[in-house]
Amino acid sequence: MAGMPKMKWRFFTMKKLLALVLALVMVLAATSAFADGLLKIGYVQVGHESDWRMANTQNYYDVFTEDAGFELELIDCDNDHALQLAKVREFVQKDFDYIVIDPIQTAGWDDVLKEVQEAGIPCIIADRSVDASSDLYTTAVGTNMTAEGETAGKWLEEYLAGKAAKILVIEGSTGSSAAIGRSEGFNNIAANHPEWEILASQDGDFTQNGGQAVMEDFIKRFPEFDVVVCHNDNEAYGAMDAMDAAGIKYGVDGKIIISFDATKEGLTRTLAGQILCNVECNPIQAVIVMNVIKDIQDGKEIPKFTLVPDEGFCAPGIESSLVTVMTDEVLAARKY
Ligand code: GYE
Repeated sequence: MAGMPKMKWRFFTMKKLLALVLALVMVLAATSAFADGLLKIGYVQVGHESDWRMANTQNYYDVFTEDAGFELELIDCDNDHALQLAKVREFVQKDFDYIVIDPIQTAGWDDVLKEVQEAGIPCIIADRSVDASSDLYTTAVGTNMTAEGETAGKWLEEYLAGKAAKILVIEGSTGSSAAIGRSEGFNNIAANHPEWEILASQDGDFTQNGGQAVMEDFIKRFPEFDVVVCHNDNEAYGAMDAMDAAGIKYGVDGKIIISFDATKEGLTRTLAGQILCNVECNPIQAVIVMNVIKDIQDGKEIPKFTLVPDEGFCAPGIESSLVTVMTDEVLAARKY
């Protein structure tokens, strides 16, 4: 009988220990986001409208991995501004560590940026820009879209060398900084050329179908034209399809096609002499965003804007002091 109380005591301790372990497991589960030490990154992506966009999305998945210390939630906003705002608010509610915004449009950001700021969450504007005070976000990373438009204009200036030209423009999505900047840059150069006539400028929404539809309409309305400026490669493919169907020649001895992005497929068509000038816009931006985040984590001073550099390319056989002439090597080096 002497052993009984001992047994009881042991049993009691066991129960207590089990309860303690259980409680610990529950606490750990509830705080796993902290326990695993991963930084929660919310990225509101524009959509999936182009090859550029797909490469940009893939780049974020490749860089923001758990091994690198991140938990990434990337939302494809399908070009829907209201959805993009709602998703940013959701990230705020879930108390993410960082919010990265690739703004579909420049307008309409003030309120939501203030909310992110009030929540104390660092906010990075990536790729495209917003029409809001830079006091409302932590920092921005992206290319200079106006400079891209100017490169296209300057290349045309060099190529035409004083010849007159009738120009058609297939714009990117209306209200996006990419479309606004590229138009502005190209128009800055066109303003110096009274012999250039911009016949029309229409939204092709950065998609191949959009580019094709706009080009089909242009072909009906403008029997005579010399140049088609497409705000991205996918629009250029659509424009080519429309011209193929109408029996219109393009390339070194046909209509001049200018494009932006310089993706693998875009540069393939530049090397083939179908697109005469292709101005690069680099979608590989995630490492730059990650480094900015690391600097913020380390308490370092960060610049308000980090430029992603890009260059221009032209078809073989064209001499240019402004852009790189395409070669097999350049194409082989292109990853996206
Ligand atoms: O040029 C286009 C994409 O924002 C720079 O968006 C980006 C643009 C890119 O859909 O292909």
